[in-house]
Amino acid sequence: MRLVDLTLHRAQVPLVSPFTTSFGTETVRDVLILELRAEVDGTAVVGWSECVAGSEPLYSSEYVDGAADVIRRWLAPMLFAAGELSAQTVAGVLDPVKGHRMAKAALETAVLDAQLRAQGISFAEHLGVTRTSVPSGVSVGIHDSVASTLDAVAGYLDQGYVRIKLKIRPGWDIQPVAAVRDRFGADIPLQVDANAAYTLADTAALRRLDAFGLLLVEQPLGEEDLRQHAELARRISTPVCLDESVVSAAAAADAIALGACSVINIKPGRVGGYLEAWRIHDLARAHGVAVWCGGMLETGIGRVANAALAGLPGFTLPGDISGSDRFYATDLTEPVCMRDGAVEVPRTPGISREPIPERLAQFASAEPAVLRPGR
Ligand code: OSB
Ligand code: MG
Repeated sequence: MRLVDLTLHRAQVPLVSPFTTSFGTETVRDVLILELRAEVDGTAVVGWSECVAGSEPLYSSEYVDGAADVIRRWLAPMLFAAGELSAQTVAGVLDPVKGHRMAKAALETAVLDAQLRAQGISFAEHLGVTRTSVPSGVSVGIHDSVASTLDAVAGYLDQGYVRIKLKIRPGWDIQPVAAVRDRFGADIPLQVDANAAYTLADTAALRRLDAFGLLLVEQPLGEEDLRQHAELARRISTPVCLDESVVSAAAAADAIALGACSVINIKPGRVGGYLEAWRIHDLARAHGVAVWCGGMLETGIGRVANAALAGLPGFTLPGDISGSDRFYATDLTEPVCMRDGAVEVPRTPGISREPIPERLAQFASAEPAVLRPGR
């Protein structure tokens, strides 16, 4: 395909309730959306994607203004200059720029969306996914009180979510976990996510979680602490899962070889795109390492792409693939629905769900910026 132009849209989409993690609280999703126009064999085609970078560089070094800037100054010009392009060649074209994986992922996804729409096939079909739906887990932020946490969990269980993930941080770990086990029993699938808030010096606190039969503890230590995760994994019995540390298939290979994790949370944005995410799935599966699909508060644009990816056979644990209404009263797209504990694997051509124009306008926080070749 040949790129015609790329429009950067920005929107502020309010969250239904504040979402607190060990690194901060979000009340609104400040989202960068890409609309790519291209030509395939003389036919005009459009591709959409959203960038998962947060508004602040607290989950990783990336943040949404930085992603928009590197796309505008560096990445989009490189793609425009590349001539004939496909989703499979995007990563190679952008490789000279170090890092910026969320920005690169957004570009590759927009190209892939356009490519698949031109071919008339869904991302699920492209992947060879045969499952028709994927199990739906929910990520529960840090609340002000145990009572409020229990209310939230009760609500999600009532709605049918099949797995609960509690966000934890030092001082907010045993208490909510023990309370959830006490109230809802030993059988509900339960896991925790620390977002890198602990150190090896906290081993004793983390070992206390062993008593609660958790599916896993996600990213207890720092992003770069692979060796220390391996040490922690030897000291506790709860399976260690990595999120932030797995920035690429190479990092996943290192983590597996070191014994730093027995489970991986795959987030396409974090690893540079859905094609790298697919490679990590294949690698983990070959090594008998379970994977599940994480989320980054995606709107419907990216949420449906995650649901398709999670249909691959190595995704043996429920992902953070909740319905739109978990985070948004009004999504940018037709809502993604969670029914009977599952989200449907989309079968429409492309990888992304296109935003509803009126919603994009309603939530817009800046004028759309159109980037063209040679500028
Ligand atoms: O660590 O998984 C995380 C949201 C933003 C940034 C990091 C994380 C999360 C979540 C929410 O846990 C997952 C979701 O989108 O459902
Ligand atoms: Mg996480």
